[in-house]
Amino acid sequence: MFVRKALWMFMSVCGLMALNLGPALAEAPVTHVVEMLNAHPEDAKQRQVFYPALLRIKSGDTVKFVSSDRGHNTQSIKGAIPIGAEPWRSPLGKNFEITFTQEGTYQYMCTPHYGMGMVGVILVGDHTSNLDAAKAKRHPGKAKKIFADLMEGL
Ligand SMILES: [Cu+2]
Repeated sequence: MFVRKALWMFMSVCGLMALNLGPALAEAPVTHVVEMLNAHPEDAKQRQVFYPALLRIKSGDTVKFVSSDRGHNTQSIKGAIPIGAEPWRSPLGKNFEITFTQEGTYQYMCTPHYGMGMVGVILVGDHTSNLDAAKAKRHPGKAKKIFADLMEGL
């Protein structure tokens, strides 16, 4: 009898722990890495890239831009991030972290290599609030095609 009761209590405690851990694991913020590179790791013909160039994250997550090759930075593109979201511009050749707390679509560039197509997209949570505005944004040079490819099907 005692053993059965003890077993029951043990299982109840396990159940409570699982209940507590479940949501914590599901909602724990994550740090994602985006490398700033002179060439794509799987296709060296693609020069000056963010890798990965398209990222889906949750609100509260952090993106760490890593300056693997020097001479790059990350800058949000005006009119192509959600209204009210904080714009950013990092110094050249430095790692940079940003935590996203507002859902939406964020287009960004490397300031010196925008026209060469060094651009990326971060989708935070339900990214649809400003998706149309981001799609309608005009971009110079190669950035136009890179963005069109990245956002195809969104
Ligand atoms: Cu660059």
